[in-house]
Amino acid sequence: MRRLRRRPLLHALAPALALLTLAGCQRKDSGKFVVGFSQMESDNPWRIAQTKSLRDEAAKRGYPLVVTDAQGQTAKQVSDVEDLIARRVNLILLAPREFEGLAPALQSAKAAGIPVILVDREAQGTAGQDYVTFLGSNFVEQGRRAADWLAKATNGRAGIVELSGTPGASVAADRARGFRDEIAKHPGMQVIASQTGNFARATGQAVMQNILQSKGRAITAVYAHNDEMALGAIQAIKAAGLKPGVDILVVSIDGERAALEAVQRGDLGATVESNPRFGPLAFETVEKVRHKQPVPTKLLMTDRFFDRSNAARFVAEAY
Ligand code: GZL
Repeated sequence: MRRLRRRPLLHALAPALALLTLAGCQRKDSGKFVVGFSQMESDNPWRIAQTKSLRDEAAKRGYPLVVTDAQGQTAKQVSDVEDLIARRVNLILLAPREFEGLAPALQSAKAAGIPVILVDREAQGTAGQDYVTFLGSNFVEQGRRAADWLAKATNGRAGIVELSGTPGASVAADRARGFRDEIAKHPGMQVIASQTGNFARATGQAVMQNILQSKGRAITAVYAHNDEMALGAIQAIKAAGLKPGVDILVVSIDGERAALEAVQRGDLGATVESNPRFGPLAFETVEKVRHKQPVPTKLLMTDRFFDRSNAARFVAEAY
């Protein structure tokens, strides 16, 4: 009988290979803490930067991350969360497109016993009961800072067009409130038109074009709730034969790269940062929730301020 040729190396490695496989199985079966992230849309640099930051941090810490994209539809985002619940993820990070619209998703997750961390916007519910905590910026303060810059730049006299964010989003309501609270200190500053541009560049441009036709030279300033709409408004101002930064001052929020470049050109006056890089803070918080450690009901991001004095210094690191 032909002697079976022994494979000394394979036989020597067999126990180690078995252990690795078993460990792999055990780790997969017992240890993996799967995180779901319900993103509302992915059509602007801010959203893309936010998702990238969460993916990078998940990978760095070895967490499987299941990402859903609601493509700008609140109803789809609710069903996306239901899908994550059906997949029995261990925790859900939720960037709720609308404050009231995402309340049903919070209730479903609560019923399923899956903790939710709100990132970047708020949803109707009670922190510590319907969701663990909110991670985001102080949007009221962002609006106030934008108004403060505009008041100084116009010596407290301006006919202002406001391009507001998504209707029903907590961030839009807060940015509107903070701006108005601050300009109320300056009787010469009035919002002469306000309309949503839904945080989108093309919509911001179209809305600004229409308002220019109706309000004309009464407009001396634009306050946009985000850079994308501000960049659209700048296009409309130029198309009307006017000079942004001279005929009409523009101020916005976010701090994306294209905005810092517009600041350097003089088209955009200033942008208040709304930091989208949630990854580190989000996963520090995930770890605490996972290990049942106490978590505050609100954790604020740090936001900088960009104008002609510092845009060049930060443009390279911007998203
Ligand atoms: C802010 C975030 C806003 C950004 C916009 O946390 O909700 O949504 O300012 C984005 O650019 O669309």
